[in-house]
Amino acid sequence: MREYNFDGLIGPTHNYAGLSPGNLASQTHGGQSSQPREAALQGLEKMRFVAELGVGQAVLPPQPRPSLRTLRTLGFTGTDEEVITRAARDAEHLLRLTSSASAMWTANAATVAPSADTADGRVHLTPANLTQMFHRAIEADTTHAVLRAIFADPKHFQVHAPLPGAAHFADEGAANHTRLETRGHKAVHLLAWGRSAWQDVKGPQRFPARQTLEASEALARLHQLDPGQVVLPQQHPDGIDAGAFHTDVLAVGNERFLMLHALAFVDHPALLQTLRQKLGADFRSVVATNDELPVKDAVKAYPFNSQVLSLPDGTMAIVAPIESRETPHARAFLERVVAEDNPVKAVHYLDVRQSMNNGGGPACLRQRISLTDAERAAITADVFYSPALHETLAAWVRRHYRDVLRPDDVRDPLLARETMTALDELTRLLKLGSVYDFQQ
Ligand code: SUG
Repeated sequence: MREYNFDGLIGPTHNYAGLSPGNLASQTHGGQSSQPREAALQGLEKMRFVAELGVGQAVLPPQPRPSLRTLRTLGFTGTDEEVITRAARDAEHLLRLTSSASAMWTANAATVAPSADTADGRVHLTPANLTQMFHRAIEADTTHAVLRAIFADPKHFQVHAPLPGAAHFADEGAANHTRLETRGHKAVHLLAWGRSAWQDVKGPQRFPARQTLEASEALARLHQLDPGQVVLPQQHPDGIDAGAFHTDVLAVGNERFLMLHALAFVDHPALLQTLRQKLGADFRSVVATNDELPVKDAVKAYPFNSQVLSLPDGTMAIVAPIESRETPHARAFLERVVAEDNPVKAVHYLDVRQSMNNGGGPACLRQRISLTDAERAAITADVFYSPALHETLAAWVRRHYRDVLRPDDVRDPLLARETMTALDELTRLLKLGSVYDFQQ
């Protein structure tokens, strides 16, 4: 089994609209101009870097934005151009909500369980319904279509429908999921949540908790995981109130290693005790206390929103955002991680600032999917990274993306046309078939 990081290709409408309460970067940068071309190229450079470390890398496509389908559902009629002009005139906020390139954060696209852990021996994938935020909820249908197109072979893959809507099963995907494993022990799935729809649990006071316990429980059932291997920790309400809207803002794990902030989970000592019982003596964890790394710095610099990657030589490397190098407490923490007795031997800092400004670091930009050789061979879409695919995609970005997008540019009907032209071409480049509604 090999892990592939499926990165979201950053879409042509990448912009800063301040859409996510509780996500401080989104709030801070709302209204600023963005650089879609630079954003997409930064994302491609991260893919190159990870692939050159010897780690599996693949790509997921952006979604059509503005979402004309959504605007039509909301009563805007006429040609595509008229729909946009009318939305711009009568309900501009709806145009902003339907223009986000937020599908780039593919950690939120789905939750995935590898075939080694599921009762029927298939890979299970559930697209996240993302019901908590409207601009993200509109991703689920297209994500479902894309995953069905890529993971099409029912012998190897089961792509479930997103969990049913409404707040009860609010699901934010793998941003709240961590799979841990040590030699000789069965893998453990941490499926975290921020609130319960049914039970009386104290949640955050200031910012919304996105994932429900009920959604996490449903994912464990759907994916046919052994209940004894599932742990359902609560995200710490104080962490959410400090801006950690997803678990992966304050914790990241890989195989036998977990690093976390003290405000990532409620009662983290008990959680670590449970993990040690299930995973044995090889399990390693590093906790940052609030004194060592104030949660404010952790949320600003995103050291936990790193990719922890298993390298071919048996060690692990951390791919962190450049903001973590610039923030002394975050940097000192990561240096401590490398110095301690655990598998992490290096930390690399990458520039994904365009995404970071909307609250998405390296870990947000990728969905981890572990595949056997047979499973990989069953995928016919051209989504696996190669230097040649990199060149193709970089040229595609340079051909179609704007340099700068000012907030008002989403009012321009030409932007929607450009996006559709670009995405139509992309589905042919990636051999995806017709996955978008405008192609039906
Ligand atoms: O859902 N930002 C995303 C960031 C998602 C980060 N993902 C993980 N932590 N895995 C969100 O809040 C901002 C869009 C805007 O404001 O324009 C946004 O949607």
